[in-house]
Amino acid sequence: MTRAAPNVLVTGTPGTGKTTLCEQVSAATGLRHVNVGDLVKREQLHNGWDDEFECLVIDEDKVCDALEDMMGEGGVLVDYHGCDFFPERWFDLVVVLQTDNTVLWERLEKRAYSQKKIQENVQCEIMHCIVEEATDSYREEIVHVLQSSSPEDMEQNVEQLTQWARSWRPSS
Ligand code: DAT
Repeated sequence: MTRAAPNVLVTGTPGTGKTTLCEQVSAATGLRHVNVGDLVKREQLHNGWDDEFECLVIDEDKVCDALEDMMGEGGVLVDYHGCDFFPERWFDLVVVLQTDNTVLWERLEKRAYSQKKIQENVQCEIMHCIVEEATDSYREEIVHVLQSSSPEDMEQNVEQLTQWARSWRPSS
């Protein structure tokens, strides 16, 4: 079935600006923003807390089931820091945000993250873990890596994604 509007996955290490970007693109285009982390908490789509990684253990199958109908209709911006468990067929575009390591560290320090969790996330960013996960999971031509270190980057990314969404056609 063809979608009437595009589905976009916005991924990247926590703190790279996914939610900020999705909120602004959603406001500009009318695409529906789904913050997967919030959805998992709200609908209890997890198997409890992981003490080692200090995060909820999400139930990937339940998350995919919860999103399936919406994704079939199209017009969704999915916001999540992982990307290898969604069906590949869902997305027309995959955006991976990347942030300068020092800037990312400062952003994560403002969250209630432990030093260990900050270190792990910044290490993940240094190793390009999410870029690799995205290129392993989706066709190369739909994966776009965008810098998200400065407010100017954010402005440019909002503009670029908004233009892309507006010019998308079902046959494209
Ligand atoms: P994420 O959803 O990836 O965890 P976020 O959108 O919550 O990230 O952003 C984390 C913080 O960093 C938030 O205070 C906004 C800020 N931020 C994000 N991207 C930025 C950018 N490109 N320039 C300046 N600040 C940015």
